[in-house]
Amino acid sequence: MNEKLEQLKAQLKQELSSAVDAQTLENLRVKYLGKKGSITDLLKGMKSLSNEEKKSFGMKVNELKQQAAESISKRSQEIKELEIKKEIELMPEFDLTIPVKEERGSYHPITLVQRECERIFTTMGFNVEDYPEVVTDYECFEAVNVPKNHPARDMQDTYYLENGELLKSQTSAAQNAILRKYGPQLIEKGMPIRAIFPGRCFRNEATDATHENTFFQMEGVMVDKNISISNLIYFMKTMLSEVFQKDIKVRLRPGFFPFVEPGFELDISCLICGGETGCPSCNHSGWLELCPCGMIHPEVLREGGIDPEKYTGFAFGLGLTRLAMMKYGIKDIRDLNSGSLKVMSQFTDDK
Ligand code: FA5
Repeated sequence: MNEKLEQLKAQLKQELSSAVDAQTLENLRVKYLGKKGSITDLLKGMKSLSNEEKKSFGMKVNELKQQAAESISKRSQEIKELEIKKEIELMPEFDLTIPVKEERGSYHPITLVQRECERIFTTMGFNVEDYPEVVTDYECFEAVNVPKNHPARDMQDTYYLENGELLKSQTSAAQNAILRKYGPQLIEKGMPIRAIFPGRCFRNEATDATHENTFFQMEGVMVDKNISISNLIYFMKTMLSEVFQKDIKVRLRPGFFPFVEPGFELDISCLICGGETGCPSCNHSGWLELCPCGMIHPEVLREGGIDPEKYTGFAFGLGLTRLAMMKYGIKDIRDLNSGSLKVMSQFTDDK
């Protein structure tokens, strides 16, 4: 018996040294230590021994069992290390210390102003919402009080898909969904509806220095009890002074949009010509239409599931592309869609 034990010990040692993968090792563990393994068999064969012999031989077998388990686990560790070494050898060599020619890209000016506006409004408790570019006639017009055949439709021709859907001509297309998403239940809990939703808009119109067929707007809504025009003016003023970091001459004049009552046009003094002389960037008027706004029409609130007798709100539709023009002194809006890296790479995120 003792001879067999020594034999097993030597055999295990030799087989372990030639095992080079995890599977072979597992087979060895089963072969020696499993229920029907050779070491376990040794214990079973002790029946014929005297009590004294059983005691001393049993101790030796247990010792071997422990040694075997330890050697297998040690070998398993060695095999893991070998595998990692092999993987490293197969990796292409690279030198972290070689200097790199750094050609960093830059963000598009519209992305920069959009992020800036999102930062400003989120600090004032607004949530940022995303909305699809392809919408239905209901979303873009009917839900915001522009029924079929309404003359206001003439102001926004857009691109229609064969299935009757359209590329949204205004971010107002998301208003109904946002009002419904938040709903009056939030206001009842003391949380006014406050959301902004930036997005790409499309219009089939002649282009010039301030008009593109593809441009960005950022819509915002706030609904609560007792929201008034002064709240609207406060948020507009805060947004402009934060974006430009200086006093900007602003004018508010009446404007008609079927989804607000009363409605306003918020213009800023042209920052390209200083507003004095007029230039192509402001259509020679010294002013740039930037952010129409107003108090949400009761019909729009009702269609959004909100009782206009109990709640009021404001909405605005900021022209993000024009804001980028004014912030970065870009004279022609068409440069922003030109894809010219020479133009675009001048702007960096200074935050
Ligand atoms: C609207 O689109 C309304 N939905 C805005 C609104 C929202 C009013 C909520 C009231 C309440 P308007 O068509 O004026 O309005 O466009 C809003 C702004 O988007 C304009 O002031 C301008 O800054 C920008 N904009 C409009 N058309 C173009 C265009 N073709 N190219 C570049 N910017 C444009």
